[in-house]
Amino acid sequence: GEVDGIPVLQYEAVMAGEVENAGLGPLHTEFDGKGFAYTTAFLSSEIVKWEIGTWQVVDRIPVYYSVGHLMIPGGDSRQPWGQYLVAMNKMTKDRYLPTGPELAHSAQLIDISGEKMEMLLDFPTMGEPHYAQGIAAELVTENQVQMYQLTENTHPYAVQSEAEARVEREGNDVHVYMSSIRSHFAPDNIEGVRVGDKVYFHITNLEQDWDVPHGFAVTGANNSELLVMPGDTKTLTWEPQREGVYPFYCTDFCSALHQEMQGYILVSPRGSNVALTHNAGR
Ligand SMILES: [Cu+2]
Repeated sequence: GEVDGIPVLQYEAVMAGEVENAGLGPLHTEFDGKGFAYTTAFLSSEIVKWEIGTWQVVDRIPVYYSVGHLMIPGGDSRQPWGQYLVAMNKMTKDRYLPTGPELAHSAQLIDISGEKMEMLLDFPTMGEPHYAQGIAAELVTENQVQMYQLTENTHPYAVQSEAEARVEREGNDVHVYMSSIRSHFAPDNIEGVRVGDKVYFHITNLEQDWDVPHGFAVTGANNSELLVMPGDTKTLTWEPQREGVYPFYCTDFCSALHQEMQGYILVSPRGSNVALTHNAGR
């Protein structure tokens, strides 16, 4: 048939099969790659396993709550990792401590490797977990970057060591070539910036160790902060609106001396002739 020029297909003509007794309020279906499908039943609070082709229900497991989405790693792709299933349950009001208007909901880990589904774990999760996707861990672990090589950092404003840290003026632009390493910035004391200047903080994280990012924030910036990964360089632009002493600090907890990782910029009035100077650790 056709409605307003849009072709409409006959339901019977495009239906592969119908599953009898698939549970009350069927919501979402994922697949295990071994010929079976798993459908959540919101009203009858269960997951129903059925066979593709015969359309027969072969197993069902109660999940005790109103289950919405479910997740089999890769379960909506052509090659699922069909070992486990996670049921994501809504309205689990009586399950966990009431912590506010929005309650923790329940998720359940179910083993689907055998003929019968088996509940392994019930755990709290975010309120109404609306869809999730899982993938095999090696897809992440074999492709991850632990740090950027500092020697390969070709950023035009990078520094390779603290010795290269400096401050340069180009008209009203001030470029701060700053390094960060546990637990200080260099320079961490800057004088001679004036109201009307545009200051570029180019922060290079000199760390060559995994999971040691440093942050950077300065009072009055329009960006809340930078997060700079080991070996990387990022820039934050800052236009001080009035003279004064402005603190900056590391915003990522990086060591026991993290709170010491800070510095100051003295901003002089517009048009003043205070020389641009900087130092570290003095
Ligand atoms: Cu830090």
